[in-house]
Amino acid sequence: ELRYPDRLNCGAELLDRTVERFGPDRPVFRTGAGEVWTYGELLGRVDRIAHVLTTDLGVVPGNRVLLRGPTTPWLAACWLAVMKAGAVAVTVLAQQRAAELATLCEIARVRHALCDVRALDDLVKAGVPGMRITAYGGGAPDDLLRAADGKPSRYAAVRTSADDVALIAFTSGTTGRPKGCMHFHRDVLAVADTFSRHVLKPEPDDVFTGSPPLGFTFGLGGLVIFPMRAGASALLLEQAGPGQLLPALAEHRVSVLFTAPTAYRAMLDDVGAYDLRALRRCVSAGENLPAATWHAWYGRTGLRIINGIGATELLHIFISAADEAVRPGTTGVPVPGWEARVVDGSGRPVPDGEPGLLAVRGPVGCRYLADDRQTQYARDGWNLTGDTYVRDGDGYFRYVARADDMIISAGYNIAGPEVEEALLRHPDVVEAAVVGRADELRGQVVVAYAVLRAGAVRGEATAARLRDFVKAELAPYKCPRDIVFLDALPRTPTGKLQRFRLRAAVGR
Ligand code: 3SK
Repeated sequence: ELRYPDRLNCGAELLDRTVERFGPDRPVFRTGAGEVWTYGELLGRVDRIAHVLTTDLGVVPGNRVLLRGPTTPWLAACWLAVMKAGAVAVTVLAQQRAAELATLCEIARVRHALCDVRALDDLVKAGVPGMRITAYGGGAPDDLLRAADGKPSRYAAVRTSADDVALIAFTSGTTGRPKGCMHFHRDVLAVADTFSRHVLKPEPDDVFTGSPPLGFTFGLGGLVIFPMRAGASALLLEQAGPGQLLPALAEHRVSVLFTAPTAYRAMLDDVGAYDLRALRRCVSAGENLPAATWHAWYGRTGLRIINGIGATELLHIFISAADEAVRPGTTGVPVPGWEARVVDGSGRPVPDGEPGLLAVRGPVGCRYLADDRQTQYARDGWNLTGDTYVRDGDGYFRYVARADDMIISAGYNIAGPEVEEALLRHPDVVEAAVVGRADELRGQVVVAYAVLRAGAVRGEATAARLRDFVKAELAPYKCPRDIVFLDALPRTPTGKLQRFRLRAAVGR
């Protein structure tokens, strides 16, 4: 069981304690442009920003401070300063537009915003009443970083309680009003002391990088919390698409990579051209990792992708597997410190091998900010993630579908991801998404959307070949009635497939 002192400030634990343990000279952040920040430099910059927050801006513990900008060391420094000042960081994505930002600020009652000057427009347009915006990075006289220059280089962190709220992270809200998830100072450390410690087992010489932004807890954990808890460093990339990741992995000798299944697939063709000898951990989350993608990556790199399921509600990953325990086609087993089971609609465990709802509990729980949907997610001490899973006899958890993504056709239950996996085994298919379309006779029929590899010919003949391919792999009732070819699948800014758009297009 994890034990933390009653008084705990996660910013001071990640930064000041790490400097005490390892000294100030080790690197903490690197950028694609070759900049390197040491832990000592970061400490000075964070503490000066914390002085600006409290002295110039009047931020007091508990104030909600919105953070917005591309993935840079300055954004990470602002987050740490907010933590040390005992305020609450409200993390948002750089891609979110004015109307979305206005909603998030209203829900979280944001009083202050620290915003990269390049991401200001939409935040200003959001016109949030009572919110003061301070820009950073533009060099203007009132710029946060200029104000910080004149401040003392040491700041004593506010003695927050371990159970004070440190962070409000919003679920991406593919449908419905976004939900703000509150996380405590101890939660921030707990995700490092469970998933990172037991699965990644990081060393101080590790170099982390990845594609998820810091406004998504997947990225905040993988690029700030986990490396800093271990005294390691992170390469922070403003552009981290598959085309940028591969050269960066080689050039910066990255050893721990965080990205999503789509990016692993997109890197397959070119990965052989890069020297990835330093890479030892490849983490995939955000979406289900098809076994075909795991095998293809292993075939090209000899690296075993660490699959995981996490949630904004629970801050980070709670089911995964380490090293040789990784089993392709499964998500893994509960991370030490976490428990998981598969239950029916009344919360009763279902036998191994049968599908049901995934329920988990551990050191972090779901706490929506003033939202009635809390009772749907957290029931009887368990968190219901909204995923359908099967637990195999040997304790491994296998993803079936999002609970509301099951297709029911002529009385058969069809899990879209199973059909997607079959399509992805075809060499011409790089992305696939399967949804149900309303049908008078069968209730629903299966419709697939596919992105083909460059050079593959779209058209009825290819669709027919793919349908035959699926029929040879799966029971015929799972075969898509129609296959639609797209240039790209619709995704949220955090990379999750927007199935609801595809469903709307087919008319569910
Ligand atoms: O949403 C997810 O899938 C996720 C994965 C890992 C860590 C955090 C999150 C929110």
